[in-house]
Amino acid sequence: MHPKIASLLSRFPRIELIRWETPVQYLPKVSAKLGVDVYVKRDDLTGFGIGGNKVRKLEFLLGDAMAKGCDTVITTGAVHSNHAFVTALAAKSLGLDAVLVLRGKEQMKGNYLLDRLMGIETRVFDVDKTGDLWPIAREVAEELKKAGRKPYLIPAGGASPVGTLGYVRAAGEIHSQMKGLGVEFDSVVDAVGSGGTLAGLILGSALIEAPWKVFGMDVGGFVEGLSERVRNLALDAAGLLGVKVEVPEPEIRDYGFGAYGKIVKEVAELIRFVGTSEGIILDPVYTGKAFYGLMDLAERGELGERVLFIHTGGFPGVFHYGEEMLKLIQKA
Ligand code: 5PA
Repeated sequence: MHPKIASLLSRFPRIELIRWETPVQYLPKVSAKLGVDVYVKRDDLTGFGIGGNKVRKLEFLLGDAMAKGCDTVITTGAVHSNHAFVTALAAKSLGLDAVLVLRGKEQMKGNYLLDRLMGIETRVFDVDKTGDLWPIAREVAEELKKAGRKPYLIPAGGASPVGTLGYVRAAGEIHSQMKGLGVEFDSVVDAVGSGGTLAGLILGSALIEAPWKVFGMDVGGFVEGLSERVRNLALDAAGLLGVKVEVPEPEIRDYGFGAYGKIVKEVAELIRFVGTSEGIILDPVYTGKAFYGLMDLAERGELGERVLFIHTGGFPGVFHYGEEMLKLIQKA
C-alpha cells in the first residue's frame, strides 16, 4: 500500500471485507497475441460474496453506514445487478437489513437468483432503462423512517464520494504491487458503469503521481454525461479527503456495442478466447466489453508496452446471459 494513500484514508471508517491484496497476474497468451504485456488485477477475487469491484466500495460505504448508526441499507440496480446483490449480502453479514430496488423483469437466474436464495428483500419495477429508481429508493427510505428504522441510501453502483475511496485505495495497492513486480505499467484499464471505480482510480493515481494513464471503457452509456460525472465524483472524493489535486479529464472510450446490457458475438467469442487461453472468465456486460476495448486499443498502440486490466468481477452475468451468448457463438 502506498503510504500517502494509507495515511489519507486512515481517518475513514472501513469495514474489512477483503482480507488480502488481490493478485496481479501476467497473461502470456493474450500478451503474445497483442505484442503488448498484459497483466490482470484480479479484483474478481476480492473474496466477499461474488467478489468484484463493489466490495472495495462497500468497505467504505458500510463503514460509513455503521459509523452513522444506520440499521438498513437501500440500493438500486438492474435485476442482474452485481452491486445490488453484494451490497445486500455484505449488509446482512454485518447484521444490517437490506432492501433492493431493482429495475427489469424477475428472472430466476444470475444475481437475482442469488438475491432470492439469500432471502434478500427485493422490490422489482418493470421500468425501462432510463427510468430513475432513485425516487423509489427515497420513498422506501421514508417508509422505513416512519417505521422507526435508520436507513442508509447507496446510489446505483455505489457511485458516491465515499464509495469512490475504495478505488483510491486500490490505486495505492496497485502501485506497491507494481514495484514488487519490478515493472512499470503504462496504462490501467477498467470497465465503466456508474463511474465510481474509474473516478477512484483516477484520483488515487493523481495523488501518488502514478506513472500509468487510466483508461475507462464505457460499457454502453449506462449514465448520461459519463465523463463529467466521473470527474465530479473524483473531485468530490478529493474534497472528502481534504486534498487539492489536479484531476485529469477522464479518458473514456465507448465499447458498449450500442447499448448497456446488449450481448454481442464479438464479446462472447472473446470471453471464450480468454477463458480457454488464460483460465480467466470475463462477463458479457462489463469486463468482456472492457477487455475487448483493451485489445482493440493495445493493437492500435494506444496503451503502451505494459497494460494492467482491472478484472472487476461480474461472474453471475455469465449465467444470466449464458444461453444468449451460446446462440450467438453457434451461429458462427
Ligand atoms: C460494474 C458495475 P462502476 O459502476 O464503478 O463504473 O463499475 C463498473 C462495473 N464491472 C464493472 C462489473 C462486474 C460491474 O458490475 N455494476 C453496476 C451494478 O449494478 O452491478 C453498477 C452498474
